[in-house]
Amino acid sequence: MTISRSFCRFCPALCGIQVRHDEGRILSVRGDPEHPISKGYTCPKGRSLGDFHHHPGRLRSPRIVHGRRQVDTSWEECLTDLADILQEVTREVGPSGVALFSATAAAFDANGRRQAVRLLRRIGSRSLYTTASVDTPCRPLVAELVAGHPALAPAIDQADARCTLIIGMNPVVSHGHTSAMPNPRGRLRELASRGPLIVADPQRTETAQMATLHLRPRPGTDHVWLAHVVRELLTEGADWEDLESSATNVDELLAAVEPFDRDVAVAATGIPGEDLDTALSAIRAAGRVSLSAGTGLTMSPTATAAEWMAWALLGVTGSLDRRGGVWFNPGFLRQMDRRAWEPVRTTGPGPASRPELPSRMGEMPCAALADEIEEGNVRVLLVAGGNPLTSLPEVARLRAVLPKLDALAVCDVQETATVRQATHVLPVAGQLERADLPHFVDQFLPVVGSQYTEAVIAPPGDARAMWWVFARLGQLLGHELIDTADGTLGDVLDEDLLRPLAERSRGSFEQLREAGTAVVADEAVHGWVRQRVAPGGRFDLAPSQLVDTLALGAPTIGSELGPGTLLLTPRRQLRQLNSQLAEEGTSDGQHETPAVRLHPDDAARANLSEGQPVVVTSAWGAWSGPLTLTTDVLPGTLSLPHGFDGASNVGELTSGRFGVDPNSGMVTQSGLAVTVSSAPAEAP
Ligand SMILES: Nc1nc2c(c(=O)[nH]1)N[C@H]1C(S)=C(S)[C@@H](COP(=O)(O)OP(=O)(O)OC[C@H]3O[C@@H](n4cnc5c(=O)[nH]c(N)nc54)[C@H](O)[C@@H]3O)O[C@H]1N2
Ligand SMILES: Nc1nc2c(c(=O)[nH]1)N[C@H]1C(S)=C(S)[C@@H](COP(=O)(O)OP(=O)(O)OC[C@H]3O[C@@H](n4cnc5c(=O)[nH]c(N)nc54)[C@H](O)[C@@H]3O)O[C@H]1N2
Ligand code: SF4
Ligand SMILES: [Mo]
Repeated sequence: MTISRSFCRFCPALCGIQVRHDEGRILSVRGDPEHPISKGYTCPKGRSLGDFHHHPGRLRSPRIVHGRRQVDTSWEECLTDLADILQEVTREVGPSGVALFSATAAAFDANGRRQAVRLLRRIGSRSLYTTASVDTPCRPLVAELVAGHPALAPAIDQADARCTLIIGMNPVVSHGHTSAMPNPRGRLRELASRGPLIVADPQRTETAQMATLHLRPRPGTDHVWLAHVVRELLTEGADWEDLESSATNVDELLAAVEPFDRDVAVAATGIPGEDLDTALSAIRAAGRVSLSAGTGLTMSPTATAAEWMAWALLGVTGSLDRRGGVWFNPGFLRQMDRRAWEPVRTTGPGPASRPELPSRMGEMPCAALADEIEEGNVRVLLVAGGNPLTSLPEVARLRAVLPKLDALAVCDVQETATVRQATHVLPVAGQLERADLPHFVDQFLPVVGSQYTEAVIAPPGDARAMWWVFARLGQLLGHELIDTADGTLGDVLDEDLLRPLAERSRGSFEQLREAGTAVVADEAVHGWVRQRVAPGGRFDLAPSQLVDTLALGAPTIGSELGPGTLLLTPRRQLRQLNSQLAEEGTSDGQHETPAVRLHPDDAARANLSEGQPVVVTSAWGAWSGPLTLTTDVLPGTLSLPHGFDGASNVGELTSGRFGVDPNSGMVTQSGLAVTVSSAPAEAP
């Protein structure tokens, strides 16, 4: 029996773990008490990594479709067949006929993700799709316009915040969005002990219950109450001297927020005026605010305006990139604070079938993927660490167009809804089966730190590292992604590819490897965005492209359903990570159900009772599952989790065609109009 130290790669908290294993089997996983960031904390998902790796649905052999069945095959046969299809498609429709969907699990596989994207670029394809465009595309858009670069995400200064604002995020369950929180309850308790902790969420979540003030806006109205607070601060108490030197377009901002007086804000948001006053005085008294917004903000139809208003509030309070306000973690590995910066505009033309939507940072919006397949523009879809059939909108339509593809090649560790539709199944190494570095995620940590891990066990059967799959496919297409002495990939180790990433970082590869746990840099990292990134050292608080997004209320997407509608809000559940662990649950024997949560008053109006099967209907589809009644849900709304396949797939309710934000390309996943009714009795 051996105990290895590693870190969990389900979510950006990246908790340090100790893995007990014997002869290639994981016996148990527990939190590493010596870990400098997570300090022994883990959640049930991390502790389930053993069962996750040894799951009966684990993929062990490449498969290729023959007729209607997938049959086991060899890597060479599988990848040669795939390469032939790629070549044919490229010849017929050009390189962008090959698309890559790089998703959640790829973000945690430094080598795998890198080689997947490199292959797509070598082929010359523009068809890169990532989960960013169904998660948070307003964030890079607004960061680019306000601060000059899309890769900037304002994060809570967990060490020094004196007044904290959390908007549409439930870190007690999610462990944070772009501000990761290992041990969230401990961290929130500490933040609340230092000053006001204001949580804005329609639902009384686990996080809202820890707040000193809970604002309950109607879904999609965060921009309104934020604009009101910005207006009041600009009218009274703003430090104009500081604003003149650190911001531009402040007069334009003032003009834009001028209509948002207290009455307007109360009427649009449903937040009692006294609560707005309390929030305003708390922020005024503190001077500076620390803020982080989650998917409750980014998934609503007004997300772009709300994200802008969040930046505006930070700008007006002098909180951007300053201690006690928000900071921008430059990443230990990418050390963005030490690079040369040019202000960039990364918005470009979108996909041919949806010219009204933008591409950003070289990525196409997922809202358009089904159209691109339907029109024959995308004919091969490579999936890296994602499950599009449980994560993309209008899933019935996506499912219907997938058979039009010449190939659907899926790199995954498990049998999933998407793997079942694949023409090529590519079994890859799971998180504890590869050496790794959190190359794209360490900048979400609450400190500047990173970690190297060795592989703890070997992958099962014929499963191989994802980087190898793309590198070998590249070779078959005539693209050498990896320099090797003799052209064979067999001798290349994970760590050979990780070493150069670590050498370009704040530390050295040897330092990271020898630490055996996270390495934390103890230096100040405030001010670099202001000094090096923001054009002229100033933030544009009212970019012209955003000014028109600020509306007095919120549009209801799908309101053609008529009266009696409720607004859908999304929520995460502790024992699943999107679709991962959703079916099997965690090792403590518990698993999440796809229940819809509803306020008892709304249930009474619809004659519904606790536990009964119900149908939720949107203008585009229907969801069914059990009903849970709770006064924690704001009347007029309901709360649904995502990540389930089958009848309880929330992707049945959303649309990739209607309610898509033309600025960001985002699908409306919060604030969608739905109705709820009792499920028809099953036929005998
Ligand atoms: N356990 C677990 N953790 C996860 C995941 C998971 O599936 N399970 N997924 C991971 C991923 S991919 C992500 S992106 C992050 C997301 O992390 P979070 O953004 O924290 O996601 P949620 O926990 O769903 O919290 C969103 C909150 O927004 C609220 N909300 C909905 N609409 C609105 C609105 O209009 N305004 C406001 N103010 N609030 C609103 C919801 O009620 C909900 O409480 O979590 C990550 N962590
Ligand atoms: N309506 C609605 N839709 C949503 C959301 C919502 O709240 N509401 N949330 C959105 C958000 S924020 C996101 S991020 C997306 C999530 O969308 P996805 O990223 O597509 O969802 P996951 O279920 O996390 O998919 C991860 C896949 O990777 C596989 N996997 C696990 N480990 C590994 C590994 O080591 N290597 C590889 N190659 N694969 C592995 C898992 O088995 C799983 O199939 O969904 C989005 N869709
Ligand atoms: S919070 Fe849970 S899922 Fe996230 S890294 Fe920690 S143990 Fe893993
Ligand atoms: Mo996400």
